[in-house]
Amino acid sequence: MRSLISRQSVKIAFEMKASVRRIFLLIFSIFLIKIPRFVIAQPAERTPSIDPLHYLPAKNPCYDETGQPQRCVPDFINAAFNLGVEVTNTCGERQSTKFCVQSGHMGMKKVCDICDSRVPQYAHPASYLTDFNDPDKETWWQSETMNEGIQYPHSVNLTLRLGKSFDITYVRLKFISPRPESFAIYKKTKEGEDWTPWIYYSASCRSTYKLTEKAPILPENEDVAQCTREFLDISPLTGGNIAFSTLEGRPSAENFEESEVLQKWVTSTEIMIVLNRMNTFGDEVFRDKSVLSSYYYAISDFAVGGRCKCNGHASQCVKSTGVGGDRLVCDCKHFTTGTDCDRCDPFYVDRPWRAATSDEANECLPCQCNHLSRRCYFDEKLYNDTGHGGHCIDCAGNTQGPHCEECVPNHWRRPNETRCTACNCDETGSLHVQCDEQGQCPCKAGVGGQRCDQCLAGFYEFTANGC
Ligand SMILES: [Ca+2]
Repeated sequence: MRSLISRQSVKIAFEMKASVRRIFLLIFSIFLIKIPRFVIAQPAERTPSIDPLHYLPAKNPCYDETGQPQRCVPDFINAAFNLGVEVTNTCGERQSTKFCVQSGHMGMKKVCDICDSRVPQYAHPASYLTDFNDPDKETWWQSETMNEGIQYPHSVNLTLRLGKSFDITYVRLKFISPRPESFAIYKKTKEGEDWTPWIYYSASCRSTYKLTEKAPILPENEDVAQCTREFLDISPLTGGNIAFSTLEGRPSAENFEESEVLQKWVTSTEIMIVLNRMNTFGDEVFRDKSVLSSYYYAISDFAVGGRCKCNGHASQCVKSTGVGGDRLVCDCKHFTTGTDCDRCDPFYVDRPWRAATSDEANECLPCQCNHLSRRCYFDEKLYNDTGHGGHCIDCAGNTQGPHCEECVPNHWRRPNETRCTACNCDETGSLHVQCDEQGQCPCKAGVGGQRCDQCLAGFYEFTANGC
């Protein structure tokens, strides 16, 4: 009897909860109809959707009309487009699973549907995160549901490898499910490095991430990830965006060119989204299967707005033809080289490498070897002393010196020649074998001739003592 009553009360409680849920849904629908700007006004909607197949290359040459070098950058693209994303969970891969939609989604006829990776029309693979985003025919990746155990502390990771460093302006996610209650974006500045947190989105910053909400970004500490509860309302139930602008709210963003900290902050080779906690109406506590199967993560578009990072020395990135094949590399100009144009060409080390700025191309300059060498190294002391750090080696034409500017011993330079000629001083007639700038050897008493190899007029007997 007692258990019957308690079961009855649970049922009543559940029905009440379900009706509360319906009221919630109704309120949210009214809210959305009444104030459509709420959805439209999100920053994500202001960022253009760009993919590499649908843009015209910008005119951004690395040299101006007069041939002068100038800063150049590759086009702004969606760096994630058509790249593979590694996900730790996808619905319908282990078995066909049922999921129910929180509200009528445009493309869905039924309230509940199945996910099955073996049946194309029921599959929601990771490739749908970065395919062409057609708003009329959306495709999306989807996780398993709470029914299969997906919820905090069990997280789902989405990892995107860009294959090369990019300067990232924003990361945008478009959700088919309600947006999560807590998730974080991490990045790697360089391959092989540890993950750096970029931002935490959470309605529970302190309990989930042990962080203060919206802790101020201080000028001396700009490369820290904030935790924010922005854009995390459960509404809209579908179609909600989240856009993380890498420089937003960072004090030095105005002086980005001077801020090495922020230049590093926006640089990324890999991005990982960690979905930690789902948004719910609180009704999952009753463990009703149809309720649990209505909670899952679903994302239709994972976009990464940015430029291939070339330090201002390339206007495009190309597929590398070298070892390893299909890698993206900068098409470097300004006598720079490296995947990111991050160093000078071997013969162009007269001054230290620098990134280009809007005022200065900072192109690499050739070593000054008087056309007598094609090899040199950067000599820091020489650079500090003279302003030209290129130290030439293997000078040809009997020359030596940092710029092949001197003759090797016992040689001299004819006017208007760069190479040096041997003095060929006669060892018997010369005081020593180094000639002067006119090629004249220093002759002993009574000895004459350019090479000191004969007695002067009126002298005789050419010996080691002179004539
Ligand atoms: Ca898609």
